[in-house]
Amino acid sequence: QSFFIYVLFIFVVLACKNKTAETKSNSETSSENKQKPNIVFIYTDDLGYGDVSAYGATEIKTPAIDALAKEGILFDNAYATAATCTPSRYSLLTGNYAWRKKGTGVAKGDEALLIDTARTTLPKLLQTTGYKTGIVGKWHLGLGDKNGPNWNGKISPGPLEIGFDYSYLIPATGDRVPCVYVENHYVVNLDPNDPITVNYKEKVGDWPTGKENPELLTMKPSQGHNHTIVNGISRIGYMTGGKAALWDDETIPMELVDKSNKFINENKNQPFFLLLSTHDIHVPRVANSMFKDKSGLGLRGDVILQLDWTVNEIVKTLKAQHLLENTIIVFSSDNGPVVDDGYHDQARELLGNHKPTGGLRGGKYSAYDGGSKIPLIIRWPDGKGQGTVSSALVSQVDFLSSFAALAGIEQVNKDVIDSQNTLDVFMGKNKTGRTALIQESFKGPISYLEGDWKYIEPLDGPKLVPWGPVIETGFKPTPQLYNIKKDPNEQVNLAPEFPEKVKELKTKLKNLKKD
Ligand code: NG6
Ligand code: CA
Repeated sequence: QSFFIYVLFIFVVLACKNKTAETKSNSETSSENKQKPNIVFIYTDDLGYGDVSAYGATEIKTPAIDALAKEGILFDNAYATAATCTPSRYSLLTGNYAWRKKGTGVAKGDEALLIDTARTTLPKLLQTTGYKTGIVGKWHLGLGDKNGPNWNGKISPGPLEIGFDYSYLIPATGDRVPCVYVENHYVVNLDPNDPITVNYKEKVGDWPTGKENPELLTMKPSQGHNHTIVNGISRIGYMTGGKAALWDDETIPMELVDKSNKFINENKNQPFFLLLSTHDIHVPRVANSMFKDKSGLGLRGDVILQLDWTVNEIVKTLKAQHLLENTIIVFSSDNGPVVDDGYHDQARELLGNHKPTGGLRGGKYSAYDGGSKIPLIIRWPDGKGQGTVSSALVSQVDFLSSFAALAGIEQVNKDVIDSQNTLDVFMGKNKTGRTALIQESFKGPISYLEGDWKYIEPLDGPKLVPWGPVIETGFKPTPQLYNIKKDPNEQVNLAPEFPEKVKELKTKLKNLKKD
């Protein structure tokens, strides 16, 4: 009998051991499965609602971007917070509308950092939950302390002080000096014997300018952009020195893809957030020989193909690293499109039947929807919602709270005023989205969009963007009210007919501005 009990005892011990082993391996797998998803956010520049074939463009094909839509969710009612770059990016990173902070319209090329380092930011939140965070590409949010960036020394504060572990930047825009990359705190390839001088008020050094030596230009400016010539293109602002550090315009996309790939490869063993902020399709539009003359729409079309190539390269990298099934890919734009943004690159002449805004009124800079209604595609790792379209009202300001929630943060700090957790909307589970949002135009009126209605506050100013891109600004000394559902191109001003509605929306906007 004791032998029997002994055997039973051994049996129980073995069974328990097995059970523990089983539980362990289960929990190991589940913790592996539960590794937080990576986020690759491809933030394009000036790409319009109608610029890619997934959004109905017929004159150009963007197969890589379209593939994201086929495998993900295409949002056809999505907004950047503003019609220019700096405020939209400010909102994306801080979760607040940028008009709450002065000086966030379009940052100068030597602007000081516009984001307070004490602020909550999207990368900071992700960092605290174990993400490695990186930004590659256009920054345009200022660098350095109140004196601006020290190009010849340590450039700080910047992205590394607001939550990024790695940065490789075009400091402002491609059309602003200095035309150099900044990696983490330093200008890349800077020869200390050839220091950089930048001035936004007057000429420095003896490099030719577009104004004095137009015969040296490979691309002529149509507006402004006639200061220092770098690589045959005159820019905004004057610079001299730093010759070895100058970027090559034709290989900017390749450089940004290369640095993105490195970041992905180096961080593949833990969750990462990569903000790939492309130079395309901003001016100056320079197409690599792979894409030059390939679109039939001139340089503006060629750089759309170049952008599509960028997307394809990133997806290829994720696939090769077996990361595609644990990575969220977001594709969007910082503001609406512009055809002539200051260079004679034949964008207008060769536009043909292509409609950058997809028919929306206005464009970049504008208070009308062409200014800030943008393409937004999200490919989720599990492939759920493949190829669906969501017409939910969404705003880029909500990525902060939504991705924070995804990473396990339920409550963000009170300095985040505007960002809402709309994760269920971004995931396609909720088809309604926000009840309202605010749009900021460039130096112009602010709009309030709620349900079927859009109210544009009265403000006097020029009807067209004054420096020539032929875009309606939205300025009007009296209120504007549009039924955005019935009249998405904002043609019929209903303000005189519905004074009560105007009053209601005006009050709501006023109250939100006070927050
Ligand atoms: C404008 C520039 C334009 C572009 C824009 C910023 C002129 C005439 N126009 O001032 O070319 O650089 O600023 O664009 O200089 S954004 O997408 O970064 O907001
Ligand atoms: Ca832009």
